[in-house]
Formats: sequence, structure tokens, C-alpha cells
Amino acid sequence: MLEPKPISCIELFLPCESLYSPEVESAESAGSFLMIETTDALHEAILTEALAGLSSTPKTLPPWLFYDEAGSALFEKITELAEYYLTRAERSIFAERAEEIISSVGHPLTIAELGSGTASKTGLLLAAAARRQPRVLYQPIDVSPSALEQAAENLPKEIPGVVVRPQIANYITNGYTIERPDDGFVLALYIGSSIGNFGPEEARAILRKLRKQLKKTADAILLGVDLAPNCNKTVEQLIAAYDDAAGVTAAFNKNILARLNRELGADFNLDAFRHRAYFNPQDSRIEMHLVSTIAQTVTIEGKRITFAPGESIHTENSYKFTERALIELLRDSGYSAPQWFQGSDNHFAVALAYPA
Ligand code: AVI
Repeated sequence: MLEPKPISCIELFLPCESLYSPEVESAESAGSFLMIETTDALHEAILTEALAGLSSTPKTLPPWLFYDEAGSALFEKITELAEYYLTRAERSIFAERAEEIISSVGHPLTIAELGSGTASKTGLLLAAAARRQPRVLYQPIDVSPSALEQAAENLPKEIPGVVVRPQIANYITNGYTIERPDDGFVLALYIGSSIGNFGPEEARAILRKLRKQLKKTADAILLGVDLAPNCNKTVEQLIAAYDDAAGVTAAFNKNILARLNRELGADFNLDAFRHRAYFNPQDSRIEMHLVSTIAQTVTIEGKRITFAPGESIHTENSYKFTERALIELLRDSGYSAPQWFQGSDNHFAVALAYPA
């Protein structure tokens, strides 16, 4: 059973106070987390952000809108696609190097994870830690209560010695606290290329906020990043990871419009938009867009949004790093030059850095 405290916030980009109510708390202690998704506050946040983004030039929608139940299920499918190498590449780095990574950090250690989801890759690191110490406290921090519940239920069964203390929080907009056992050290995971979905300024803000929790010199952050095109990874391979043959990523991208239809009563015709993914070399990022194939007008709660043929909605950036770019990002965010663990295929890397 989860111990869902401290509760910071349930849904992305919402001020905590708007959701923190006695009703929410009592429902959670009864083991049900679900009704929060239907709050007026979430509806308001979606409406405000959607109208602001679709009224701007160029049009945008924030990527957090991807992750409702349907979108999260589609993302799980993406991670299993042949073209989407990122998840497999990171998992194989952990499978080969977990002992080395874990033994580089101070002991005894506690492992925290930002945006853990169901923590499907984290088990390899937890198992390596559990071989070194009898009890490993794992503190996953995520906005999804169901994902945390799954992690809290499965991990202790799979890895004896692991104790899970989940925190329902939005690590971007809200505060969170990483608990430190007496005389212990903290290893904070921010893996899965999650940092890649933020521009440089936001990425620095996330890393600096985390840096405040890493107070000892042998505390560490482990960051998983997708690599920029290189001699072993072509731009075409990179694009295919975001534009797969089966159309799963296209469905994931279009789900953002489907969600606006479902939750705001908007009237997007999904067939009149096409998924587009391309590599922007100047900013070293994959950009995902939804391109209007015709001139059309869409209505969202009485507001009319017009599209010219070929006009696009920019829905996501996914930054791709060189070792040098990541060293700079970490340095500017208060960390040392990292130990670098790169997969033999040169597709993905994991960086272990200490507070500077
Ligand atoms: C969650 N994030 C790291 C994924 C990525 O690769 O940027 C999201 C994604 N978008 C399309 N495919 C996967």
C-alpha cells in the first residue's frame, strides 16, 4: 500500500494549492487517486494553455498534454518500437554498468528518481545497490499515482531489501524533498532522456532545483540523454524514432488534439492534421508538429482558431546532446564534469555528476 505523503500536486503545471484539499487527501488515504484528473483546476489549466498556445504565432501546444491515460499507453507502446532505440539503449547501459555506477556513489545510499513513472529500468540500479547494502530506500517522484502504486507494489517483491517511499509531486512546478537516511548519500536519477524535452533554460532550472537537495560531495545525479547524430547514428535513424512505420508516434502526437476534443469539447478533425517530425540541427533537437492539411477553423469553448493549409502546431522538442553540450549544461547547473557511460552503439549516454 502506498504512503502518499507528502502530497505536492497531482497534475502537471498546476499550482499545488488549487488541488490540495481535504477531499483529495481523504480519497487518497482510502487508496483511490483518480478523481483529481477531473477537477475544474485541470480543465482550466488545459483550456488556458491550449488557447494561449493556439493563439500564438507559430502555434504551439505544451507536451505535458500528451500524457493522459491514452497518451501514456501510447508512449509505453513507443518504447517497444523497433525504431525507438532510446529505452533499449539506456537499459543496456544499466545492464552492463550498474555495478560501476552504484559503486561510484557514497554508501549507504538512497536512490531518488524524478519522473519515475513505473520505474521499469530502475530495477537494474536498485538491484546493484541492494547487493551492496541490506536496505535500499527508493524515492520515486511522479505526478502519476497509478504508476507510483505499481512501482511500490512490484519493486520490493522483485528486489528484496528495496523499500519504496513514493512522492506524488510535479518536480517541475512544485517543491519536493529527498529524504536522506542518517549518514547516507543520495543518488538522484533523471533518466529516460526526460531532460531532452526541455529547452536549455528550463533544463538548467530543473537541474539547479535538484542540486539544492544534493548537499554532500559524494551525492550524485545520474542523467540519461539521447545523443546527437554521430558516426554511428544517422539523422534518418533519429527521425525514424519519432516517425515510426506503424504510426504509433503519429497517434501519440494526434492524441493531444483528441484530448482537447474529449476534455474541452473542441472539434478538431484528426484526419485534417498530419504528424511531422524533423531534426533541427541548429538547436540539436527533434521537433514534432501537427500540420493542418487544409484551410480550416476549429472551435474550442466558443473560441475560433483558424489554420492556413500547411500551418503547424509545434507540440514537442526532444533535445539531443553531445558530451560537450551536456558537460556545459551540468556545469551551468552546479555540477562537476560527469563520468560518462556511453552505449557501444553510440546512441545513448548516461552521465554521473557530483555537486560542484
Ligand atoms: C518522454 N520523452 C523522453 C520522449 C522523447 O523521446 O522525447 C517523448 C516522445 N515523443 C515522441 N516519442 C517519444
